[in-house]
Amino acid sequence: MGIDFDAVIVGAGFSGLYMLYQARDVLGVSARVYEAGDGVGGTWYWNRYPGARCDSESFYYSYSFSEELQQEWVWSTKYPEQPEILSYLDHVADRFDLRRDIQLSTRVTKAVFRDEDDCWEIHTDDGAMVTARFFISAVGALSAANIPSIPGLDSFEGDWHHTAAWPHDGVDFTGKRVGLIGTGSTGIQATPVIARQAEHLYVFQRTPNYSIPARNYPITPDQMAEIKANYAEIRRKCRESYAGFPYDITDKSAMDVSPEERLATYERLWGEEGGFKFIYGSYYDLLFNKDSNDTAAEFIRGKIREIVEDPAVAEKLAPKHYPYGTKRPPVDTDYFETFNRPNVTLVDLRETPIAEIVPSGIRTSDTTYELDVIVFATGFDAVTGALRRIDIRGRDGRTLSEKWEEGPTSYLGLQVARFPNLFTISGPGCPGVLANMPTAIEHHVEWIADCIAYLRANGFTRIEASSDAEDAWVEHVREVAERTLYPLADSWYLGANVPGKKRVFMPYVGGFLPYTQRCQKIADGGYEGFTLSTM
Ligand code: FAD
Ligand code: N01
Repeated sequence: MGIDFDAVIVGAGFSGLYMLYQARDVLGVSARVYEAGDGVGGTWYWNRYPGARCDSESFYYSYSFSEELQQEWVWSTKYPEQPEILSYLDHVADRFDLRRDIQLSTRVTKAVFRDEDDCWEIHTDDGAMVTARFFISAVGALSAANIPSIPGLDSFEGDWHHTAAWPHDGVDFTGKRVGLIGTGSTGIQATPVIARQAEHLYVFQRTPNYSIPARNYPITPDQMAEIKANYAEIRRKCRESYAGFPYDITDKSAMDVSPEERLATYERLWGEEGGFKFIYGSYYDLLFNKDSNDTAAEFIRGKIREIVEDPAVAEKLAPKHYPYGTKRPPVDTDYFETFNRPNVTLVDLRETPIAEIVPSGIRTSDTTYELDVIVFATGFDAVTGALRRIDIRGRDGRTLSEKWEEGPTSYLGLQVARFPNLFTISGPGCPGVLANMPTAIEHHVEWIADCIAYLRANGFTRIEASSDAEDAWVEHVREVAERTLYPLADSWYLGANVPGKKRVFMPYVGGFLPYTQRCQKIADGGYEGFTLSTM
């Protein structure tokens, strides 16, 4: 039986585009990408909601693999909006002539490993089936939208949208009463923008969030030139960091300094710098030591109380039940200020939970909010959701979904035992989703490409993570997470946002650099923990 492609890649976001480039143009193997959307860009194709932008700074929220690319592209601001990031990814697709090997508007529905000839049969929603030696998931850790099953949604007579499936021609909120559910990064970005347009905005909050001001600014030509001159150093810092950001981390604990010094640091990071520097550029132990964390959490609560004029609203917006940073910390522009507007109402769902959606709006335990539009900023079935939505069957016929019923397993976040020749970019058990993701994605893609090159050079047709290596890695991921404060929050890292999802801390928090060093050592040692074989 012939094989159609050396590699089939699912998804055409940051991961899939680079994987295609590596497979086709660096390794020289045949490759095909399937993408459900009718354009490339992944996250940046789907998330077109008002206010959508990145919260990693543009100049490193980008690819580093091509010097020409990073020298020619000009970013407008520190945190550009969605259309600019999408046009960057469109440019990448054109520049590297990737489109001819990408089939858009095609969803992979099923993939079955064929034991007899070490290949995958891959089925798509147009009824076609192709075979490939390697099946590479670039489906995105944050791509499977989570629409909560609130009773009555079908009866709603207005419009409703999930932020990750936003209409391409936008939504006009002028003169509309809008209900927005969810106060994660998405809800926090969308709230100020929708509030400026809507007649009235009701923000339905289940859990308040520690958001840090973005302090966005236009990047001047001089600043861009300086960035370009320093790119090698910026990228090195990203690769050699804890989380893929090029910040200088101090070795100071928040408890090692005087309260005055600590306050000055937090004021500077809040007031001048903004964004992720607050967590990654302040004290090294905010995510490990509760006392240190309390100092940052209390500082942020203080800021919320200063900004929000109504003390009762400020108290509802001030997070108290989980440590700062243990849910991915949002970055905002005027989020807390927006609650001073007369046309914005905060609805605290802990006090008055949603009972149902009715034809005219949302009914909570104490009143009905009359609405024209509902916005679901309710996040994603993160990390495993998009993979579990494909019927993936390994060598014993068991599905990946069945295997992960009790929580996801993997070796290095890259492979799953009993699923040979399946690679997962940003899978469970890797540091990707905690990091500046392009840095992590480039690492994964390059590791996978090197691995395929090694297999081909040595005549192997199959690679599979051993169950022992997988068990040991899962245990290591768990044990490292237990040493941090992360498990103290009901976050999507834990799957806590999706009812019924097994609570397992999914990202690897042992640090990006130690992780990549370990991956390299394993590869250098002939892929220790994997079984390599020939048909
Ligand atoms: P995605 O971009 O999610 O692409 C996956 C693609 O796979 C999608 O296009 C999807 O349609 C396709 N797909 C999935 N299943 C199938 C299937 N069965 N068949 C065919 N196609 C399929 N990270 C950061 O580090 N910094 C940021 O500032 C940042 N900002 C973000 C802002 C938003 C609004 C969101 C939602 C996420 C953000 N992220 C950020 C995370 C972001 O997801 C990653 O940075 C990155 O874009 C992921 O790229 P990816 O290619 O791995 O996945
Ligand atoms: O999703 P989330 P997101 N009833 O899961 C609430 C990246 N990103 O789309 O906290 C009522 O964080 C839920 O409440 P709770 C980034 O990695 C980056 O905002 O579970 N509420 C929460 O408030 C981010 O972390 C940017 O109690 C319900 C919200 O919905 C990740 O994507 C921008 C509910 C979901 O928050 C996900 O962010 C956007 C229900 N039934 C996204 N179900 C940048 O800025 C859920 N909620 C770069």
